[in-house]
Amino acid sequence: MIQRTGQSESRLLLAEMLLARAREIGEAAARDLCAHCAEARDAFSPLSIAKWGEQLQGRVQELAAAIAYDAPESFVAQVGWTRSAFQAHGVCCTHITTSMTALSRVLSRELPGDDFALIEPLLSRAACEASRSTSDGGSKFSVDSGLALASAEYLVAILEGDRRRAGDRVRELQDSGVEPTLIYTEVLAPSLSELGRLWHLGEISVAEEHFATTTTQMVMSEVRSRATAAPRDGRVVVAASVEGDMHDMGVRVISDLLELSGWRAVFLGASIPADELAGAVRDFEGDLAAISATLPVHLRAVEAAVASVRALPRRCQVLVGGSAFCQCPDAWRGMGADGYAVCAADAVRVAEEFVPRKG
Ligand code: B12
Repeated sequence: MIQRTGQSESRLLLAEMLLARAREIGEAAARDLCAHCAEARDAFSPLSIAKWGEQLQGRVQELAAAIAYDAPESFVAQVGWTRSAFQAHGVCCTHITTSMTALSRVLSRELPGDDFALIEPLLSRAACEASRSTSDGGSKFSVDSGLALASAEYLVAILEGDRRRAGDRVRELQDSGVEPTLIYTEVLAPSLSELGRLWHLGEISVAEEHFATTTTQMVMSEVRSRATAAPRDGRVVVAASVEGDMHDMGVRVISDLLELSGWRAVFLGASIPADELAGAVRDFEGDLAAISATLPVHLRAVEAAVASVRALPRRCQVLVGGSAFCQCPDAWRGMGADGYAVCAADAVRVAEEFVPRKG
């Protein structure tokens, strides 16, 4: 159960109900859609109900996150993301608008009037945005500085399946004195972001994206092990991504950079249940919990993780981050966290402020 002060109880109850019934509502909306629109049904034939059901279940979960955290932008952005995925895979985008109309019909039947009144403007707005002819915003990848060029070379080496060349390029940078922070944030992260964009547009395969992930994890280990860390100063950070979130390289960057600054970093990786995270904070006497979430649907798990850490007898600072917060940068305030940081450099700065050096 989501518990927050200052949040309208009815919003939270509605979000809880939507989550609990997401599958059922998604399937009902899929049946409604396929009954009303033959083109939408045919787009995913012969598994129309199953595929639309899955799509619309996801939509209900995104809606629940937007309602719970009063973050309409996150819902609009997720619908926009789906739009470009449909476009890239040759599925007609008007089906998104039609599917939201079907969802709206089901919700208007299933929800009390007051609850539906909270949801309806969100659905209409997102449907309206989805029907606009927009591009995905294009690549943000640039090659106008030395590190950006290195990032492009790293990306090309990966796309060509050349792990050794990718690693060599990063090793050269480190040998020439480029700081690990810059390697992580100016070389590896932009290439991953571009890879994600290419995957989203259907221009590279899941296999290519997985190869990029495993290569980058290997390269990060090497960068970390070749860097000189400041002497340990007694501070401990426990870092993880929340349960359900399979992305962990962002929080690993934070963990590695704090380790290089003298912290003991206990990096737990992806999808850590709230009680396991709290157990690690207790056992390793963490001074800071660095908690990451990538998608808006993971925000609820952040709340559970923060609550578990807060329930420990020993005080531990809690810093949250990750792209789930991009469209709702204030959500952390209602979650009981001590702070939020957008990027690695800010995360390190805030962590250093929260937990002053002991030695
Ligand atoms: C690699 C990757 C994966 C890997 C992750 C492997 C791993 N061990 O991490 C795998 C294959 C598992 C994966 C799965 C999925 N992914 Co993915 N993935 C990516 C990719 C390409 C790179 C992520 C990454 O590491 N980035 C580099 C790091 C350094 O950046 P970062 O995470 O943003 O972290 C920075 C900040 O956010 C911040 N930060 C992060 N954590 C924290 C924590 C704290 C405490 C603080 C202070 C700061 C902070 O600091 C970091 C450094 O500056 C991104 C593309 C992208 N734009 O990032 C897509 C991306 C995130 N994935 C995406 C999607 C859709 C998925 C899937 C749903 C796909 C699917 N249909 O199955 C699943 C979700 C699985 C799940 N349940 O979580 C989308 C999300 C879009 C959206 N808004 O919905 C993206 C953006 C791709 C895209 N362009 O479409 N993915």
